[in-house]
Amino acid sequence: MNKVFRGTVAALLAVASVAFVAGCAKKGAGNAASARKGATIAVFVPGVVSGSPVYEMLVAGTQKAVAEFPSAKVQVIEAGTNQAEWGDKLVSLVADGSYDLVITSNPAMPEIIAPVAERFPAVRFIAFDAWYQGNPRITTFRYNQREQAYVSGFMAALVASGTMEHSLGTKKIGLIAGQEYPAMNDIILPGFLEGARAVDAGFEADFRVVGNWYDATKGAELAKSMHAAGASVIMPIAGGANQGVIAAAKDELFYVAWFDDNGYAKAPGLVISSSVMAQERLAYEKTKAWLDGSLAQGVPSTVGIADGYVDFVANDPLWVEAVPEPLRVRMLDLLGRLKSGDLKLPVE
Ligand code: RBF
Repeated sequence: MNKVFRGTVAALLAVASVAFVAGCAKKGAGNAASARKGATIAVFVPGVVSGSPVYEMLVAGTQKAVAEFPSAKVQVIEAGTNQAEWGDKLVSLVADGSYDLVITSNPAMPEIIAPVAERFPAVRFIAFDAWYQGNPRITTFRYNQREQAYVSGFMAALVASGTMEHSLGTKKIGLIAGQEYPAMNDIILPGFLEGARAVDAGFEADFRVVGNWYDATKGAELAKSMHAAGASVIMPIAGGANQGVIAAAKDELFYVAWFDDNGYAKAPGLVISSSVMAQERLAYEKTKAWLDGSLAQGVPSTVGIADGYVDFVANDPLWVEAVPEPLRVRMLDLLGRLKSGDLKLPVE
């Protein structure tokens, strides 16, 4: 570290700690609601918001919560697609003490947050779609993505092996990921296949990787090649690249299993499932809880189908129109068993 930079960091740290001490004095130890008056929140988006359901829901939920606290402020910062820069960008964001809370989302973030939280102890962190234990200033929430992927694989297999117009009748379904990561390789892909094999044990998954979360052209190319290789249902989990998969489905007429939010309207008749996480609601509730002082901080939680944070959108007329009744009946039966606890699919 050069001298000038070291000086700047020291000055920044001094300012940050003065601000923190002043903040504590101003805010007092009294009632929790007033303790968060005037709070400033940063939504740190590891990527770009547009085209990524998880981030669109994150931003919508936090903004909705902050709007209920007139003195609180929120700013959305897109860290961009170069993941090597995220750590430095997070440090720059919190270094001047401008933010009391940083809210973010994705399973890679806790590892990036942990050293930053050590250096800047005045800042609190909430990460959704993530899991971390051991720092009282880092609070994480993850979704049961075994359930989320299982219901998606089940529906995909019913359609792929069935007699719908564009079904190829093969025991093959496709998954296109933006990149490989533990939650994808160890939970989502196996859960997708597990759900398909509950329909027919002979199902295989064709798994391909875009290599980033934005290349729609590559997404379309992969989807077309998977369709040519016998997959008539493809699940894209690739951020902005999902758009390419939708375009390819419309060109070539195959089916899409949508993930994270309701995607039926993206290609009516071709999108045969929407397996969702209630990230907007969770971000809203937890941001609000932090602002009113009621959030239990420092503990990780897992939410899923039983508590309503993972679901399959079955009440959309576009689903009813797209999927024939016998298949819908089987899907609703599966959902009933998951909701009642008859069928349990824990993440660990
Ligand atoms: N999902 C997106 O939709 N857009 C993204 O830009 C994105 N970036 C990610 C970056 C990393 C390092 C990791 C581990 C995951 C990313 N995800 C992204 C996937 C996301 O966290 C989640 O697993 C999927 O949306 C499925 O719920």
